[in-house]
Amino acid sequence: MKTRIRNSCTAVFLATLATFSVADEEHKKGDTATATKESHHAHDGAHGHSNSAAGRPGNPKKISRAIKITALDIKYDKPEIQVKAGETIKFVVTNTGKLRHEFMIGDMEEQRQHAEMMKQMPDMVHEDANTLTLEPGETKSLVWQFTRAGKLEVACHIPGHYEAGMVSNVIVSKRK
Ligand SMILES: [Cu+2]
Repeated sequence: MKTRIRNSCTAVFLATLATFSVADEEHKKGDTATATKESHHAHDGAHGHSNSAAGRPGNPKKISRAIKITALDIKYDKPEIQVKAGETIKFVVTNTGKLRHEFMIGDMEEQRQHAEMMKQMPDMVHEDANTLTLEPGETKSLVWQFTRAGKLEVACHIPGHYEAGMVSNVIVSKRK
């Protein structure tokens, strides 16, 4: 089992290694491009992921509802999260495991890029508008507004965790 995971990691890593630095650059440019597209929401405080296909940082005064999620070794207690486009969700995340875990909201491309970065710098601790890092026993919250219907993921990119299944599918349904 371990070997299989390591092999698939290596395959993904090798496949993307060549394009990593380019991808990283595009990531930065991509944020700018998205910000331009949704120009009215640009520069709302958080750096980097403040605008993305996944949505944007939510206004803590306009929370639609809260969702509790627990990080375990090595998975989330909820394999799927259902939200509606337009909703502002306060995620309250508790790490009840013995390992450090992440909680990152993003589309598949953002997840892939973050995974790649974590492979390069495994000890890097991320606290971003769309990402929490939780030490064992910690509870943190993140307010996020989902802006469009589609499929996203919540994932942990501590090396090996995503591959072990530490991912929750986020289904964003159309605004009613
Ligand atoms: Cu984890």
